[in-house]
Amino acid sequence: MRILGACPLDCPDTCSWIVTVDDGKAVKLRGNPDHPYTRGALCVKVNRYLEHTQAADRILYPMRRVGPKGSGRFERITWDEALEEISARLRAIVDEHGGEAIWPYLGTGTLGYLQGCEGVAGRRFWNLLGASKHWLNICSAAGSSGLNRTNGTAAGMDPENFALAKLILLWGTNTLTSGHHLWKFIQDARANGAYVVAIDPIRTRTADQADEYLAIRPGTDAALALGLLNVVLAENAQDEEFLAEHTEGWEEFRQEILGHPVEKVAEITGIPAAAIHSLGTRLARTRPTAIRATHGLQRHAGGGTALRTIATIPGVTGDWRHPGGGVAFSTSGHVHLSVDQRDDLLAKPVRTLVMTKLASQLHDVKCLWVYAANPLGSTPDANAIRRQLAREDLFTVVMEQFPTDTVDYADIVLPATMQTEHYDLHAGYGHMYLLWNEPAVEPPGECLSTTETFRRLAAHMGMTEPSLYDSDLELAEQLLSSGHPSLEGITLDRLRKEGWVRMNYPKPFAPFAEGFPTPSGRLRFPRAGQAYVPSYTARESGRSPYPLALVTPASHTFLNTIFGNNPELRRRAKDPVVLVNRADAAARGLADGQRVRVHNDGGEFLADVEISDRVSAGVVASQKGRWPKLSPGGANPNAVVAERDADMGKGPGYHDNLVEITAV
Ligand SMILES: Nc1nc2c(c(=O)[nH]1)N[C@H]1C(S)=C(S)[C@@H](COP(=O)(O)OP(=O)(O)OC[C@H]3O[C@@H](n4cnc5c(=O)[nH]c(N)nc54)[C@H](O)[C@@H]3O)O[C@H]1N2
Ligand SMILES: Nc1nc2c(c(=O)[nH]1)N[C@H]1C(S)=C(S)[C@@H](COP(=O)(O)OP(=O)(O)OC[C@H]3O[C@@H](n4cnc5c(=O)[nH]c(N)nc54)[C@H](O)[C@@H]3O)O[C@H]1N2
Ligand code: SF4
Ligand SMILES: [Mo]
Repeated sequence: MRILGACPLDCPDTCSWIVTVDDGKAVKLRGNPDHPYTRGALCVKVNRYLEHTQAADRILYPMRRVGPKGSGRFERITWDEALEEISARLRAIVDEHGGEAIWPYLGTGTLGYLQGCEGVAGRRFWNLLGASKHWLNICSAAGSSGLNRTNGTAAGMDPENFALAKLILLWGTNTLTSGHHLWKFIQDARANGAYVVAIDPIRTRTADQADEYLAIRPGTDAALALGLLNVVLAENAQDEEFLAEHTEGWEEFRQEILGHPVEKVAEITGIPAAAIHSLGTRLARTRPTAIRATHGLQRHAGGGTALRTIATIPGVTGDWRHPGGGVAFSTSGHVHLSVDQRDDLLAKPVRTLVMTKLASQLHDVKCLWVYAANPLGSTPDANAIRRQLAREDLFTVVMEQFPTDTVDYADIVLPATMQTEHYDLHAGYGHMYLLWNEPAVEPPGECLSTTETFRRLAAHMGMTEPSLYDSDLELAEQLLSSGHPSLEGITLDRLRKEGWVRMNYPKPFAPFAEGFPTPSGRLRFPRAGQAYVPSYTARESGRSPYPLALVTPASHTFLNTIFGNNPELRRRAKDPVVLVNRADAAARGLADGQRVRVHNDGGEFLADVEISDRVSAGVVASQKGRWPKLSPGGANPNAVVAERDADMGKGPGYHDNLVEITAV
């Protein structure tokens, strides 16, 4: 039997997959060859997903803590015992401290609209208790806000239309690692003569495959955008008609561009003036130009501004006229499912707690409810979080599949289903399709889905609100019922039968050829002084005892911290390394392969030096995704990532921290 499903992980590609089930057991999982974006391939990580669902360390039963917090010692209990203890604790906390003392901490473990963070998982239940709201800002908040300011939405190009581009900028994005399905469309473009440029402080595997690579100083992308536009103006290649019809604030922004000549931008970005000039000339002369700018460049103090300013480029060149032109950050804004948080169930307005501020906002919280998240592995300022999680007055519940570092601090652990075991509805953030995930097998042990866990808890607490008991299929019907034209004709029946359906957008698609979803219908250029915000590392360099700028991007073998415990993927990932330029290694007397402490005031993690010309002097890099407890020294890079906000959306600064490196 073949069951159609979808990859639930936080990856733009949201692949369509096919599970082969034999005698009630899932025996094979592969990419769906019929899906136009998946094109039959999954990835190095998810090729092991089935093996992962059957792993020996899978959490299968509810558990109660028996050792000290952090020890990871638990005893098995029944679901009834778990629900009874949880109900009693939640009621007592609400009575004594009010509902806002509860923090439902929902992460990106699954992007499902039923089981995960894209939907309303548990929110009806939390609203009835009056729990604090949770702002999932951990990933794309800065960039999304920046794009919104310019375009009125964070949505842009259909990534499939990269095949139509003649110039492609891969800007702060590691396509071959973090969403490789775009590459086939880039290859199609190349077959028609497209030129590909990667802009990244690290010469990544993607940069290796590009025609040209620009090593940019971290956090200076907005300045580069202004420099490129400076050349476009010098070439007189601005699209005057598009500017007049579809933009506002051009004259002021034009002055800003003129204030950023190539030499000045070279100084800010560290990119040679000749390279900026040559790319600017190429940009001026090549229509359409497609820009893939994703998350890397917005994990900085000026990350919102970076996207805001990059988004002006196709407004100046008129690239939005063409389906193969524009900026592709995320397609989420094209998704119009009906996600209703049911705030009418709240007795009074409640505060919002910020996902990346766990370390500083947990102090007056009495119940932390973690689901589909692994804050000890993924959230900034890990050492401060660890101190908070050790508090005896904090009641921590973790719904999990695997015994993460965060689980080790739980009072109660609830076993969660994986994607082959539950229903879900998905939309990609890197393509234009909706996907349905049909369960292929029965959950192992006593695992329950997110939706079912909250239904049972509500029943145990005697809650009477009928909508708490909507079934998964009813919830899916509700999500599809927004009435938006992009969903017309897309029914649950059809999705269940076909597995995936393209939303109703033209193919090819030029989303802003006729205007923008702003109040005036026009693209909004930044005002004077709003187009570039320096990074924290730039502001502090020379004044801080920590001289090296650390970048901590996606790992090829892990998906955030998911798969961090998979033996084969860990074997492939080898020991953690920190890339160090030859000059910085020499200045510290460090040898290739030497174990070092990467440290600052927040803490330290251990890694082996890889002396490399993949990073420039002053920049070091080490990847995210390892489990702290499975790493040397018990820490990953988030020990040195400070809890600081980007300029917009309170986005985190994962790639904007200063460190020193010292031999162990
Ligand atoms: N294999 C794998 N795939 C993943 C993930 C994973 O962990 N592993 N994570 C998933 C998730 S949650 C997300 S959000 C995406 C993230 O994937 P991406 O959007 O690709 O983001 P990052 O990996 O953070 O960074 C991408 C690149 O930006 C570069 N960069 C850092 N700072 C700057 C800068 O200031 N300017 C420029 N121009 N470049 C900069 C980094 O060096 C890196 O090579 O990937 C998803 N896909
Ligand atoms: N240093 C550094 N840190 C980063 C980043 C970076 O670039 N650098 N990137 C950040 C980004 S982009 C993101 S999105 C965050 C991700 O941070 P988180 O949202 O915390 O995601 P993960 O660390 O992958 O943890 C997700 C957990 O959810 C569990 N899970 C998966 N599916 C389900 C399910 O269906 N139900 C339940 N109950 N649990 C499930 C998994 O087992 C896993 O332990 O990390 C951020 N952390
Ligand atoms: S992680 Fe991304 S590339 Fe890999 S299977 Fe999932 S959606 Fe596809
Ligand atoms: Mo993310």
